[in-house]
Amino acid sequence: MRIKKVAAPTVAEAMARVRAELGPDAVILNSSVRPGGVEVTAARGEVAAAPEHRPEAGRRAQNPAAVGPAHGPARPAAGDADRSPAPVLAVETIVGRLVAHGVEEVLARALGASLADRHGNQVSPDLAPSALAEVLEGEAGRPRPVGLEARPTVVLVAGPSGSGKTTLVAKLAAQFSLLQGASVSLVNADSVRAGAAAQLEAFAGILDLPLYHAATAGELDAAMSQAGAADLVLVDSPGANPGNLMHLAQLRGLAESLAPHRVLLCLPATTGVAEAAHTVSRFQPLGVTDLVPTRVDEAAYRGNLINLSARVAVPFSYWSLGPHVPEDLAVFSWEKLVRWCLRETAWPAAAPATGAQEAGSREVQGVAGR
Ligand SMILES: Nc1nc2c(ncn2[C@@H]2O[C@H](COP(=O)(O)OP(=O)(O)O)[C@@H](O)[C@H]2O)c(=O)[nH]1
Ligand SMILES: [Mg+2]
Repeated sequence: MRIKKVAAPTVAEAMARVRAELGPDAVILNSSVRPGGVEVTAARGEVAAAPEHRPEAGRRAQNPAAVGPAHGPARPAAGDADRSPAPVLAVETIVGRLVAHGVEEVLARALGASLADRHGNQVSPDLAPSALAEVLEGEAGRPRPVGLEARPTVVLVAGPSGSGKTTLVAKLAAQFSLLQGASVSLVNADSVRAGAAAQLEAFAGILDLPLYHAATAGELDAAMSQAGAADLVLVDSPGANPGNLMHLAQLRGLAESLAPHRVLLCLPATTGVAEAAHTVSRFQPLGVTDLVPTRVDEAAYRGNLINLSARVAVPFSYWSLGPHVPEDLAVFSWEKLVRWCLRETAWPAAAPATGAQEAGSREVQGVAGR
């Protein structure tokens, strides 16, 4: 297999060079949008299946006590299996770690009780994250990435100002067009923020995607009739203050005109749970279908997402783990969140960037589902 990394000012140029060097059957392995251009990694020949991603396995190899009891038995060496008991985590320890990572105590205890009901009071560290994720997924539902079941599939991205809406639009656009080969159109309905049009224009230029601007209802109709030829239409919206009824009413008008298939609400993961739940309730009349926690890389107490999920009836679909387009967007994963929350070392000693980069970069190819 030959692998080639190509940097170019636009996707079209990068793809032309990839095809020239690797032939028409080149497979895109990864892509990143950077100021001034795009970087595409492509391969020719059979691509070996990626090894199963098990972050804990690697981490434990460096630090055998990373998920085991603080002074518990070491993992048995080969041949010692009869003498040393397998490492276990007491449910009480699990509850303590969840609380240390920001999960409300009453919720952590309820999760601990569900875990104990299913697996007893001592759980293997290997089993604990998936077992807890199963409980959470049972309550909140399985994350559902955007699919292309209709043509065009229309996705409206909404949220408070600065919550990462335009970045999410760019990430989804790049992932669908580059990795899935879908045709994507962008609509900018943010005529409020200075520079909003230029920001999306820059992404559209690099990705070689059509962009339509719509400041009024008439312009929106015209934009949609042109954009509607694509598989996917991503609509960026102005930031709305959850306390401003005028902002919310305007956004609702936009949502009613578009009748989108999905409405993704961006919310920084650093927002306190009361504020976040309030924001969700204020945006709900728009027909929000999914929450997208953003700035997860900046959040110290990520267990807060578990608190939020318990308070709102809207499922998480993606999470944004950094500003980079498109690799810092992944389908939301309860198991990854729980793995983070079960780390023995609490913030700030456990470097958040590593976790975020790991989750973001490794999931990029599986992020969008049809
Ligand atoms: N660290 C971090 N920065 C982000 C993330 N998402 C967006 N940003 C940055 O946050 C700023 C505001 O993002 P933008 O998409 O313009 O927000 P909007 O006002 O909601 O459209 C920009 O500088 C983005 O690069 C994220 O997940 N993590
Ligand atoms: Mg914006």
